[in-house]
Amino acid sequence: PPEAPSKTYDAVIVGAGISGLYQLYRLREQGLRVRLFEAGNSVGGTWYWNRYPGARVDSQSYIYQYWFSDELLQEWTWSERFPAQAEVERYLNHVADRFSLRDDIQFNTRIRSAHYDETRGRWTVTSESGESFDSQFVVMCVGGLSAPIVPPFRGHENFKGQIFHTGRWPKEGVDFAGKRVGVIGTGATGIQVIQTIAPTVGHLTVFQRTPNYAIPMRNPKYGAEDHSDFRQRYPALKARVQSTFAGFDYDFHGKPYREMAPEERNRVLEELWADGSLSMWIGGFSEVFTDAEVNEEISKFVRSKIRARINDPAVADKLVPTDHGFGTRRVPLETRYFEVYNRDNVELVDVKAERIEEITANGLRTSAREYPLDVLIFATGFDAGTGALTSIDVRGRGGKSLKESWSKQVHTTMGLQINGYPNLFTTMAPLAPAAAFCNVPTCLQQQVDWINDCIRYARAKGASTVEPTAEMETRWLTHHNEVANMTLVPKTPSWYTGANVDGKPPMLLSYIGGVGAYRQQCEEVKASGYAGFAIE
Ligand code: NA7
Repeated sequence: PPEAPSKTYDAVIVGAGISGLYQLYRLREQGLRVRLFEAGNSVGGTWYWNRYPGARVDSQSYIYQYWFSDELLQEWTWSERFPAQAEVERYLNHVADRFSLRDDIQFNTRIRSAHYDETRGRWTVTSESGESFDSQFVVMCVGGLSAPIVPPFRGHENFKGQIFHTGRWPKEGVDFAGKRVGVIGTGATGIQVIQTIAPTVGHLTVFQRTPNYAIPMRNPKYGAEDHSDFRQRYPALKARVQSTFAGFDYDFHGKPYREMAPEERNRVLEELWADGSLSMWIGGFSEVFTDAEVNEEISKFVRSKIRARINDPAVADKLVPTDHGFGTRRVPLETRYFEVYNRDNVELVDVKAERIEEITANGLRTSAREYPLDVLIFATGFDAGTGALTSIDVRGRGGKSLKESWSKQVHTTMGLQINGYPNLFTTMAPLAPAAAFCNVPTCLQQQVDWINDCIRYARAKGASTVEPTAEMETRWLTHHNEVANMTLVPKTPSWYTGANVDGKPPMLLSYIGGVGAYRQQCEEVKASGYAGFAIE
């Protein structure tokens, strides 16, 4: 029989998304007393909170899953190439049930603080309702895109209609029929919402600050033949995704762009375009990231594809990105997104040309005019990488606040641990590829496995603490920055660089050295008996 509930654990996990669920499975498997705390009332993480209309994965379903159980791989069937939110949420619920994970999850529990006690080498984790838990290890699986940003527009409280942020969408849904709807934001999320609700709303006003390059998604349904094909290929796919640049089953084109004749370049670009996936970006030409001239040529190719779909040239001028190069920000996939602006009930407002001044009782006022609205949707993104962690009061050795420390310089060791915070592990944290340059499940499973092995190693040694040395942390930060500065990405403001949050120190938050290379470095650390980590 299970042990009587107790408030003392070997490991506490925060967050029941993709990494938290798997971390629970692994730590429990090695015999630890584990408790997982989740703010929501069910599992799913990103796929629990982001239930806005049109929410969909931009990774192929057959690699957006867990690899640890052959039975799971054999029994689950994905309905299409890029499944919608509800299907991914169903999958994660199935996993939670299949492996009885809920037994060790406490829902409706938001963690407020995590304080390290140096004399005991243990953490005290406290919930918002004041419950406290004692644990040797803490694994923060709080997500890299889970702290929503609502810009502090004046007059927010005066609005008589409904206001939503996409990342906190109500479970019961929203009725748009006949309504005047405004959407602020045209990132990956805004694009999905806009293209989905445009045909059903009375009138849609899109408030766009920066236009984005986007690739038309090809999303075939899967049938029995596809499923049996994937099932045969799963072992190979599992190995493949761990070695590519971005954790997908495709990788960069082998041949340098500059060595190709113009016709060949064009043929390859057309092929990549027709694939209807992110391969155009992270499985195409690596020069997109490193060579400004090549980037500009590929950007031109994408711009002409976009322009061709918009009837009104003046609207096209607003929608075609010119202020940044293709792929230097996250490239969304879209489905008839640009055609939305050919509709009579859709209006595009460039808020760089007419500033948003305030939210009024009846809508939104820019420097040019007031737009009457019944519903206002913030698709304004997240405090990426750091936000979910710094919203918890994390204090390490000497009571040092993580939030304070990161307000000057974000630092981690491989995104897995932080110097000054013994026995604290993180997934999806800054300075790893996970949030920006990875098919997320690939990176999260690799991180969870690494954390699991590290904890097992420490326990086998009888060690009470694991912590990266200051030297190791500096070395990783230096390497991270060196790799980042070899690319064009840090030069373009976006959530990748923290530019979407006022006062956030500018730096590329995600490691861009490649998923394969990152994994290899993590493996080397492990093989060396965790060189660079004090295990005492
Ligand atoms: P993003 O990609 O950060 O997009 C947020 C959008 O909201 C973007 O278009 C912003 O314009 C816009 N925004 C943010 N603040 C404002 C203000 N104050 N005024 C006007 N417009 C604003 O978030 P998403 O949720 O779309 O996607 C996040 C990731 O989730 C995505 O990349 C995937 O990996 C999954 P800006 O571009 O900053 O000018």
